[in-house]
Amino acid sequence: MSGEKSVRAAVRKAVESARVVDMHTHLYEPRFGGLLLWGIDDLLTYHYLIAELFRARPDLAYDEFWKMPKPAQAELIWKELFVERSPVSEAARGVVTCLEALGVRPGPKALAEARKMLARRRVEDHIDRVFELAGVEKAVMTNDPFDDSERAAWLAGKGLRDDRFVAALRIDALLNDWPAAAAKMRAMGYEISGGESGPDAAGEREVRRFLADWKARMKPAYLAASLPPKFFWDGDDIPSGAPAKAAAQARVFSRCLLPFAGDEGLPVAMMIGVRKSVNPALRLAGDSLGRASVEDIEALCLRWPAVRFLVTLLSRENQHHLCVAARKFGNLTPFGCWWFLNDPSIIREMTAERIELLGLSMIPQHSDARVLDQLIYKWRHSREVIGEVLADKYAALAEAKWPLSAAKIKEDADRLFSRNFREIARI
Ligand code: FIX
Ligand code: ZN
Repeated sequence: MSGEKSVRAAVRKAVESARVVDMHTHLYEPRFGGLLLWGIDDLLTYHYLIAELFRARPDLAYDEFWKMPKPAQAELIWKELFVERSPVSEAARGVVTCLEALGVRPGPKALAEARKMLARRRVEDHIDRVFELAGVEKAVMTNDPFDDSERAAWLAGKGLRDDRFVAALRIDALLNDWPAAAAKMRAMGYEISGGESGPDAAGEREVRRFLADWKARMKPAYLAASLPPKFFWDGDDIPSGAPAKAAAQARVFSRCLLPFAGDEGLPVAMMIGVRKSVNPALRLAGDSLGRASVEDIEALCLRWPAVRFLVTLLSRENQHHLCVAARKFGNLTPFGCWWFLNDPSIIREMTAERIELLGLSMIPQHSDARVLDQLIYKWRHSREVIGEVLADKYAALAEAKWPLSAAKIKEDADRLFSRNFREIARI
């Protein structure tokens, strides 16, 4: 293969056609009933768009919005962000991408047309269509045994049947709200002894039994947790005077979660940097971010070399240091452009520095889709940008006379979009 034009075309084709294993979503198999969100009203009431609605309508009282039924919320968001204003934000443009891909003529009347078209569709058929349009082979879920409705679904025997959906054992409560998690585990029948500062030795064994039971039930690809910018992971090094919450987090991390992950060969996905509910009135839309300590992540990877860490950070300012940290530790793999970073301008910057510092040994993206249809736009928009960054790199190789083939370029793209994650998660 020679010539810049043919190289760029080959890269674009490889990236556009790569089958994706989407390593972090909030989607569910339809067997989980109402937990799976899909269709135009769920697309429009996505918390990203709710935050943008209140930008457009600062006069709107939060309670007035929250007491509206979902269709009315969707209609208000449609009016303010799609009719009164052009849908230029990433989340709004995403809805337009979905509508066009699903065959709904985009425009001010599209809401009514989309509702009519999707009302006739079975969710199973919609899953087939969306996965096909998005080029997604598998979607990893977010499965939280501390969530009452999800726990009930699993205990009712609603295990996974559709192998396009893969479980992930999400344990935020264990790490971020120990007293509440301990109380829930006791109610589930685990003898969680210990106090506000975490489990005692017997309690640690019961926490590991809890993890083992849910691993057996869910067969997760990895253990996952979202963490604040500053977190504590070393039970042998709790700063004096640290609050009980920090001590509990450090003990659960170092005496339960990490030994269990190491013994079981389960990767640990850490999503770090979220500051919950900085505006509680916005509910799920009210979270913000903070800069994390990559030094802590480096120390964690050094101390636990047998654990495979998948890490995504929420602050743009952390990204370069995370790439450098990954150069130091083979058990650390950066993934995705998470949440407020999932925007073309930042995906471009992050992908370029990851390719330049890590080559093909990283996972460039996950969708974080909360609504099934979002797989379409989150992957189409990301493929466009990631493809452009990769095309520049391969064009530079061609310029330096490095021999390239479409097959090799496809193999490289498949590493980024599925193989790297499959090898780490062993799925
Ligand atoms: O912790 C997480 O999984 C975050 O992705 C979510 O809490 C967040 O609301 C989200 O959906 C971001 O895209
Ligand atoms: Zn998420």
